[in-house]
Amino acid sequence: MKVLNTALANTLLLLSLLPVSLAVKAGDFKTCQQSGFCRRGRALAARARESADTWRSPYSIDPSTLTLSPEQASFTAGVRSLLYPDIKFGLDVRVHDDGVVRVRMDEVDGLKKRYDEAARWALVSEPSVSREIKWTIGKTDARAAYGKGIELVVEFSPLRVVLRRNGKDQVVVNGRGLMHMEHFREKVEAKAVEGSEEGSDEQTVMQVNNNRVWFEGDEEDALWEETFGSWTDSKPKGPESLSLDIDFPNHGHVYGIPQHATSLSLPTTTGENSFFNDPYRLYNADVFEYVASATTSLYGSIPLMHAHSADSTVGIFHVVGSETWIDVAHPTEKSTDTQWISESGILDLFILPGPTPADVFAQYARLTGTAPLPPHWSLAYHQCRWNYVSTDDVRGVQKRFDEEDMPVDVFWLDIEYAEDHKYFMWDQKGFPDPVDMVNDVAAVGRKMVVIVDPHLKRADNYPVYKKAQELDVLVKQKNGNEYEGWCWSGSSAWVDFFNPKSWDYWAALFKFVKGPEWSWTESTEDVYIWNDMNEPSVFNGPEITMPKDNIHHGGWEHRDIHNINGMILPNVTSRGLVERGEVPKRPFVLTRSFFAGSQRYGAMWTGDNLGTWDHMAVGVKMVLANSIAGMAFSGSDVGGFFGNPEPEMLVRWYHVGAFAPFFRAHAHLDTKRREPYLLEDPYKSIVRDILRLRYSMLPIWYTAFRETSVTGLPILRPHYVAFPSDPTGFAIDDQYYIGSSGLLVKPVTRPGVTEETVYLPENQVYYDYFSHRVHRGAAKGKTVTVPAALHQVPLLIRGGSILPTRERPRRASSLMKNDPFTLRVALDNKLSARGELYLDDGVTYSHREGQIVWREFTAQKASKGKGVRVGSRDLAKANITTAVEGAALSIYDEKNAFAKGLDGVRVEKIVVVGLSGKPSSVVVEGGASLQWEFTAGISGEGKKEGAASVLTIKDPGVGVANDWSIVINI
Ligand code: NBV
Repeated sequence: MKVLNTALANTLLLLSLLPVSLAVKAGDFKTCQQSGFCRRGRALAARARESADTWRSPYSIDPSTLTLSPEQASFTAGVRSLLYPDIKFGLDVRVHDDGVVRVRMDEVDGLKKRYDEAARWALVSEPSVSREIKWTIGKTDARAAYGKGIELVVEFSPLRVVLRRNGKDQVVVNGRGLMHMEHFREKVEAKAVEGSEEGSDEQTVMQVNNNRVWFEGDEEDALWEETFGSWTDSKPKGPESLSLDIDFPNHGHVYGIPQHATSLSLPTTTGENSFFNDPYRLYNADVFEYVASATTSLYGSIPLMHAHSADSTVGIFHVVGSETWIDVAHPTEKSTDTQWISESGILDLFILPGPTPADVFAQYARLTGTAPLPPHWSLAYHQCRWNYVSTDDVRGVQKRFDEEDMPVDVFWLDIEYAEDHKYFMWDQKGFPDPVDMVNDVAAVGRKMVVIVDPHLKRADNYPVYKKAQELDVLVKQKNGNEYEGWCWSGSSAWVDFFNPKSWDYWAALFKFVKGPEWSWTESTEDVYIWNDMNEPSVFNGPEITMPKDNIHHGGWEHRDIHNINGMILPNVTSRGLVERGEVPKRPFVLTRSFFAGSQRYGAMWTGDNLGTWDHMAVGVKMVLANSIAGMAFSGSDVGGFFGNPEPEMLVRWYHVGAFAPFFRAHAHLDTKRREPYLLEDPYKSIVRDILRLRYSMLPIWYTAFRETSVTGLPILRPHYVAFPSDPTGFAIDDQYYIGSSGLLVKPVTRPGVTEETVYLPENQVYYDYFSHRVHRGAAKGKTVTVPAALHQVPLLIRGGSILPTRERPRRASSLMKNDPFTLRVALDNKLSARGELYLDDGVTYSHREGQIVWREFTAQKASKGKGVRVGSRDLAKANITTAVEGAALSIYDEKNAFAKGLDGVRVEKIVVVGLSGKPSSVVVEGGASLQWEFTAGISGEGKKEGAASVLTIKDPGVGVANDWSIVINI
């Protein structure tokens, strides 16, 4: 049915205009060459390279100013640059309890103040400084030795910070002398340059004009103004950029700094034969039809980098909210040099000493927090489209899913539900009965997610805007007037979420009962939120965003906080969702823009990908990169946002989605409808099976989320994380492990494939998830070939794993609550295995009060003969303090109400793969003899490959939340 509401009519009009006036092209975004401070930073690096023998950083610590804290665990010191002797900088170096180093530097008594609040948004709390560390202050340096062989050295002149482990340099800051903090200065009309003094002896003292010295180059370059296209950035504060070299002498791979469309192991951007020409850019941007291999910035920015080698992992977290460019080079195969160039802000650098990936994850999680357990339903399948155009459209889609027996948990509404794109206001033409629609969807426990963009239509009949105006919480132009830009809603304004006054107002919007007059009453607790366009995207702004000289709360320019801006909307939105009802329920908010720490507020996706194989493939890598930077709950649009994927591509994309934490199909307004029930067979049946596979594995995903919520370990684990000392895996980013489950997946992202190779990094048995075929790895790694016809996804179980699944096909995950479990026991080459299952009510915060079930399943050789014992025991009791994140953890009650409710939930089947022979009997210890079937085959032990032996125990009569032990006698 076609109902053309006003919002949709406006959108179509806008879209039709896009190609001529508003279409976003590659040229809409700056290259480093087009960005003044990036140019200056790179030029500095070039000058340093050219005069490598004489180049010396002009920055040094004045030892007489060095002051140790009373406990001697940190120190402050004055820093001067030889070039600007009158300018003062202050350095602060401290080591946290967990060995993380924080180095801060700011200009002291400068003409203006540098933005120093980025850490406030990113960090969960102020980290506590170690009391164990004792600095030794020498004539030329300050040293602290701690932990396992770590030595932190701060050299005074030139200033250089080195983190060593076991005598080896791991991280070197300012080793190449590229550190440069442009100080605030008065604008002086530039005088003609009288020749370059570069390289001369006097260079360290010589100024080539009134305003700058040789170190900053021969010519004044875009210090006070910069144009790009028709845009002029007025730069009222003048230059204030920060360049910093951070090198990893013994690490050949670097990962992280999402989000970019590229490989996980970051290709070089500078140096001989560099792969890309431009540095990686972090400047949150709404890039239309982004390129599948590029360093250009995308929607979110996390200034976190891992550096990795076979014997060390370290991390760098440079908390800066302004535009940042990062050059990566490998001077040798085994080392990496980087240069970070930011437009403004203080130097606030965390050095995460590792030494393993798990340590780095824990260190980063202590700083920025973890992804909390989301509502259980949000791990199921989400059906989205721009747009389901009416309440009946939504009902019709739901009906078709049910008719085709395809599971789905969530229907999404894009911007056209809103009258004139005034979010929170239903368009009466298409959506006259929104609450009834939501209730129809919720009848089987399904949910809806509705979009709320940050641009507010500047209209008198829009209470959300009027209230923000009344509270004076809108972003301002540099002249102090309300900033007006153009977006879906036409002339729009933006809430300045940096202003604390905006938080209660925004959170209150979600109160569907007893809320203030501007709150959204036509909603229910089954409606959750999608925040899009929060880079922010501004159609008529420079680089499709806000002018950098716009003003935010506290007088900060947009330039200072641009990359942080996107995170506060989902932050306050999720708070609103928690607070909206009588009983706090876990929020679900999807965000497009993000910053370090955004993982605390919800899920993210990789934005507007294209329906191409390249985008499908790079999406996997991008999700991995986000995962290792804390964003555990991430995914990419299944099907590709733009274009009309052919059935083969769509099917493969469903496999990609089913093995990502966030699993949502989405499509552009201009695309043909492509809900999975519209496919012809065999495609339709294959997708149905994929959806069912995902639903059967929800216990595995949920258990993995528990772990990440506590430890910060990513849910998707690339090879360097899972096998840190295996160099063959360091560049692998097309296959990955799911949590600690032992599942290894390699989604197919190429057309016409019938088989696929999978790399096995260890001397261990792996079983095909579907056929139980045995593959064996080797100590030095081995590649095996697995079937990968269209209906098959390469999915292996690592020997030694026990996987809990629920295999009854249901229409929605809520209907699986009391379903029985299957346990798949994949024996390793020593005939043992282990797995976990975590469950709670999936909705409220009762898990923080101990209302949980957390089980461990084990299998090992029975004490006598060749048999195997499979058992289940409680994990919560012994580990209640680490069971869940953010908890009031003192309470342990084995028979808590939630666990009690699971009393009747059975294990309906146990499948044991890889036994060494046919059982003679299978008995529950202290109980009955069980029914079983056995297919002879290969054992987990030994060297053979082929079909594994499979024992199926049907209805073993044990409860999933109970202690039990089953003995398989052979
Ligand atoms: O709200 C419309 C779209 C949305 O469907 C998509 O997922 C977002 O990434 N939105 C971008 C705005 C317009 C895209 C051309």
